[in-house]
Amino acid sequence: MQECEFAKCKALFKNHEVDGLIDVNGIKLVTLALERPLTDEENQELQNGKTFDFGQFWKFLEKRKNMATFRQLDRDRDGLISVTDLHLALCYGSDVRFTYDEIVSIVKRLDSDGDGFLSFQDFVKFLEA
Ligand SMILES: [Ca+2]
Ligand SMILES: [Ca+2]
Repeated sequence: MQECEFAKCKALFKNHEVDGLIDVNGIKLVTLALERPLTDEENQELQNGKTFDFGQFWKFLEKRKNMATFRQLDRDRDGLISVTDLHLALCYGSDVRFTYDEIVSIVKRLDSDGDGFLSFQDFVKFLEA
């Protein structure tokens, strides 16, 4: 799955690169092709004439994918994932059922600074583990 996506992104990159670099318009076309168009926020972020090589481009796609998942889980949109957020996310809209206690222990395991919430950084570590 991951590898297939990598190959797909690489092919799309090749379609839109010039001399090994892709610009904002190219990225727009790729994200459209992936059915994950850029958000207004990202559009603004990219409007500085920056170009990306494939490594940077792939990192950008990975990060936005992770961020989208994180935002989905962050039900109250305070920028952190709490036990309640995770409980809601895992008990509704998924076939996998966790008990509240199981979720408490998942959060405890991933929470690097011990404040009881998962930051985006904690969450990325979980995805990369
Ligand atoms: Ca939250
Ligand atoms: Ca934390």
